[in-house]
Amino acid sequence: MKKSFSTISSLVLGTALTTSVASGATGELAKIMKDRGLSEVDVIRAAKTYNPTGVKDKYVVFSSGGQSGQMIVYGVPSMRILKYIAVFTPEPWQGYGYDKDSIDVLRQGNIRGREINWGDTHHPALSETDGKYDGKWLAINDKANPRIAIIDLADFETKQIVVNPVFKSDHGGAFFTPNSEHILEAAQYAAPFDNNYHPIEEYKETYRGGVTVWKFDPKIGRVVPNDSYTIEMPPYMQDLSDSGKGLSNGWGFTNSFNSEMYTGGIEVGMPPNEAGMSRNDTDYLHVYNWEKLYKLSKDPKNVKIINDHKVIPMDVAVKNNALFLIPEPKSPHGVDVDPTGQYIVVCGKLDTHASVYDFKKIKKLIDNKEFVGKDPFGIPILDMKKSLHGQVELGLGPLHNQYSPVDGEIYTSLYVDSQVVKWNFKTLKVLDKENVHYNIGHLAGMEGKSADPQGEYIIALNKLAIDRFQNVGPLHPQNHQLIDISGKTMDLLVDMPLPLGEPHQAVAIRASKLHPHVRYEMGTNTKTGKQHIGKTLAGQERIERDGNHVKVYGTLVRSHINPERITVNKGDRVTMYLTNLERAEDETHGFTVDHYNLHGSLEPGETIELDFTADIEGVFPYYCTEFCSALHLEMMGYLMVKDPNKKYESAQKIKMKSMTPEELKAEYDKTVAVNNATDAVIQSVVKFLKDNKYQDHKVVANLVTDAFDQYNQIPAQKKKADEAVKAGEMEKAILFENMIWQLMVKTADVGIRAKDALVRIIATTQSTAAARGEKTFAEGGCNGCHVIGKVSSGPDLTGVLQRHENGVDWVSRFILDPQSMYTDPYVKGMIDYFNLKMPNQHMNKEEVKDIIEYLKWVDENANLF
Ligand code: K7E
Ligand code: CUA
Repeated sequence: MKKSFSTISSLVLGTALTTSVASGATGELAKIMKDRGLSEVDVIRAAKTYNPTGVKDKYVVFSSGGQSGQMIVYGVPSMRILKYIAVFTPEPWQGYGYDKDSIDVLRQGNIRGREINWGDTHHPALSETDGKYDGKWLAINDKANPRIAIIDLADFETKQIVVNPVFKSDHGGAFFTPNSEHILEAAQYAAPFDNNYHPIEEYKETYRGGVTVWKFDPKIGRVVPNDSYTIEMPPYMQDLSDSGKGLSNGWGFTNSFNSEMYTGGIEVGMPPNEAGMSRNDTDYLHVYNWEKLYKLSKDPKNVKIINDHKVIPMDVAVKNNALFLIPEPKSPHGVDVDPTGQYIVVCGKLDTHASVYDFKKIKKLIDNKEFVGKDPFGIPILDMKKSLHGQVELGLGPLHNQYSPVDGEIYTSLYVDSQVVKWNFKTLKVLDKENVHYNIGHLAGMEGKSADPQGEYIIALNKLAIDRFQNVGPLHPQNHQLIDISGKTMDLLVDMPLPLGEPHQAVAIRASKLHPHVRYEMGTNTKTGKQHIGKTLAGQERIERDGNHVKVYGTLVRSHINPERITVNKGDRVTMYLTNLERAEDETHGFTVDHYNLHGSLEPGETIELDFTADIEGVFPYYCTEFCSALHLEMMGYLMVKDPNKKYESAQKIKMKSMTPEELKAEYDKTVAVNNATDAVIQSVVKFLKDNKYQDHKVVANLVTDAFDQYNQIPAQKKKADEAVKAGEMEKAILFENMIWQLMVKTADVGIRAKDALVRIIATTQSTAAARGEKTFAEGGCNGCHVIGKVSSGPDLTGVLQRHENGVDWVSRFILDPQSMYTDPYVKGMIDYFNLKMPNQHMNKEEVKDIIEYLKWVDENANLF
């Protein structure tokens, strides 16, 4: 069944050669292919994953970041990384763990009072409505410190961390139930539920496994701990889980290993855990009715309270017909419910088979109370054969499964064989295998575990990369491989190195389902979604002192921080509330105070809090850490910390020559004149925008709003400048006029972008030739000298076709062979005027034709430039 590489390539190559791309590879494409040693198949695969600039991906993947305690967001099919989401680990860029409100989120994850600053993330989960991804919330578990975190997909920020009150590790989480009312989290290594010491000899009596059923409120996107409960389970090591859906809605399924309850002891001469824990031929699939148990958990009679948390004991679950076991091939790993909820596929790991359980059969056995026995804890056991739809031999080390929209089609990872196998869980037939590199763990389909799988791609999440990438030292990158599954056979398209941690599992969602915002309402505390207590608007900036506590209410907007000087005493507690006043998309300001281990990222409209003790004396610059504007370097100020117990001698001031009143007046006049001229430019742009009804076009209207955000700040500055003139403070007046110029430049910058955007919208449509011509015009370097609508270092080309008799011929000749026309009197005049000669750009006739078409389009729209 295993295909060798040469078979695969000749197969695909065979198809490729018959297509036009292969035979059409001429000219530059053929040259690039030759230079880079690319085959036609390579080029086709590249074309399947390439996104031209500005083009976005169809799917967004949320991958666990493994030991980084973070999540990784990337696009499919381009496999471009978009973001790391800080979850269990501080992340400086986003200020996560460096400003007060995010520290509060991180500290929700303290365990028994201890700060934990990392996580071992395994399984991300997307919230669901009717079993389909709804693009609202994201959850992920931490295996090492049993916790679940909730991320809001409106801004991709972590909002909540909940600690499992009874487990000591987890693995089978996070899994949303089909309407996101609950999140399942199964334990991994059995341990006592309480926090006391219990000798290992009392393993069977005092160590426990279980599944926690967290209540989730999908409206506000928060776990509700006091409405959550844990189902006590035997100290078999519970592993992966899945929530039922459709036919099996209300039920949960959890694998296990070590039903032997082996406890090791190499040091006392016992065989190691790995031998003892895999002795039996079968372990147990746990089947439980979480919906029924949730109702039962409301009655105190049914629960034990451990660490302030409700635990339903095994006997209560059994008595209420809500907990069962079914044998499964030993030490399995993945358990994956199909889109209808009828079939549950369990992978063998140590067995070459996948086992397909049928929930209808399971339900019948349960309803008929037809059991083959009980486990040592009294849990009824269902007959394996009678629960199974069937088993299929897939290969070595089957681990995890994903579904496609094709009825019965399933994809399974084979860890030992390093393959993805495509098969049909209804007909139990193997259909195709694809080699991956190497030792695949999970695999991610497009919405492949939801009730609405999309097919198209499978991503192999490989455990080893070995030789796939540039050697960067003994610790290798992780390797995600994108596989095209749209054809009859699978085709591996591209590798993506991941440099963060082991990404156990990833979930993919259609990008069209995500609607994150680009700015916050002014003064938002993004961690709570509410107005921040420190919200500060322009004009409200202040420094308040209350004993030893200094509170700074500051703002940031291009390109200044207000206030710019803060003086405190050594030992003062300093609380800084900072608000980013921007409304413009992507105008984030970062903020740090040097030497104080603080950092905040302020997205437009966000308010943050930095809280620290000014415990070291000195002068500490603070500044904006995002290159936000041309005057970003100037976006700074000083925190000055003085020791109240010290006497400071003042330094001798150096005498510097100052300007005469006449010189000051001259500089002031010059500054005002420049401002008036700049304003005239702005007014002409404004007139154009108004004449052409900019407000009818949302993209343009947004830019104009941004421009006016800047422009409207001018009157206040003008008033200050005029007052300074009146008071005879010319130096101050000049500085305020300079500030006006800064605001004008920012206005003009956005205003001209708005104008360009509007021109594009209202101009006549370009023919394909004209569009090609514009590209050639830019890429051929013409626009280095010729700016349409303006005289630059060459003449304006608007109307050039009319300026000359037989304009088209004249211009074509001039582009193709400029030297031959240097003596033409008109050209000679131009050469003298610009002191430059039109160079030969070595364009071919086709390119010149296209440029002419472009120039015709320019003339058609001459009034717009
Ligand atoms: Cu790495 Cu799902 Cu934790 Cu399998 S898990 S491989
Ligand atoms: Cu704000 Cu740089």
